[in-house]
Amino acid sequence: MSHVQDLSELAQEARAALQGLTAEEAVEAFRVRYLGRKGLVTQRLKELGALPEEKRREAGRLLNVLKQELEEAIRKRQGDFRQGRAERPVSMDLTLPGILPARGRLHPLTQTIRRLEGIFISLGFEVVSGPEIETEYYNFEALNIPLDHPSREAFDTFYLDEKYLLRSQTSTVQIRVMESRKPPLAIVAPGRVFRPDATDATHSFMFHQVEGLLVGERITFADLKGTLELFCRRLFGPRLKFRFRPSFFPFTEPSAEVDISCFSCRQKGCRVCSGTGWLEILGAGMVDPNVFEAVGYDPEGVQGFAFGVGVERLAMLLYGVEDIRLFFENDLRFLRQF
Ligand code: 2NL
Repeated sequence: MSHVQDLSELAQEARAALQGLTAEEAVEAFRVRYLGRKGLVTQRLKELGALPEEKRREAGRLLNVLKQELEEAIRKRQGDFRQGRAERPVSMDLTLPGILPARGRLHPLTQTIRRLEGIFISLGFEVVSGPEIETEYYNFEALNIPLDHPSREAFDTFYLDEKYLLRSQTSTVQIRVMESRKPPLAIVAPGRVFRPDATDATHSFMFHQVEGLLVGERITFADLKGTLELFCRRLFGPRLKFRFRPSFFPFTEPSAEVDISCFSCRQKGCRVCSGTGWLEILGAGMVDPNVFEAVGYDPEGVQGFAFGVGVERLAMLLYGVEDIRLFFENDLRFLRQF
């Protein structure tokens, strides 16, 4: 094969390859293949010196013409891509429906917390938060929980070391707020709490609580009752029945637990209410004077009520979820339903 013929084949091949350049990276690959330091054209130019005089002249002319042609084409192509108007072979069906961007949503527990917050905000409460790692003082002492109380045992509290523990209720936040402000105040503290319970369908070592606290002058049990009744009706509907049962908490006196009539069976007795017709949903009471004492409030001058709800339990009732573990497994088949 003569050198000239060889060159015209190279030119043909290069021109054909030029047609197939549909992506910017392909243009660069093309440049390297033909004009790069070891490119096909570059190589030939280097070999010119070895040719006899008259062949060298002709080959040199052809090569330089080809080189200029390719350089020009590359520049044009690069310009096309940069301005986004390259002629790409288009194969798309414009009648196809569009691809919807995946849309996220809030976790059902977050939705539940937001709903609770919304109700209390509408009543004038303020949402507050605080640390999950706490000291015995905030988790127990300030809350009038005695040193020998069973909840202080290592099997009921996650101790991190001598000094710190994971809070087992969000009352810790309310103590901190009371320490830093004067009454009156009305706050709700949503957040994670931790208890080393064995996991089953209704227990988790980490769950969420919303605790509320209202402190002021001449606050009575009637205020507590009215507030919680309104809360329950907003959450579960206007027709439910509602009862207060006497109970005990170290931080409140008197204390009560709040039940609502089972909405699942209308009190005929079912699995949801374990046949009792009632659902236990809140713990509450009047703040114990010892708690006020601990934060430097005058127990003779102010009164207050407080309450606590388990968020998982509420969400399970509201959404009909039968296993608490579903909230923590991050299984999209579950989460997408909310
Ligand atoms: C329950 C019971 C309750 C409180 C929480 C509280 C906080 C302060 C002072 C007094 Cl700072 N009380 N919190 C009171 C009564 C009950 O929670 O069963 N929670 C799931």
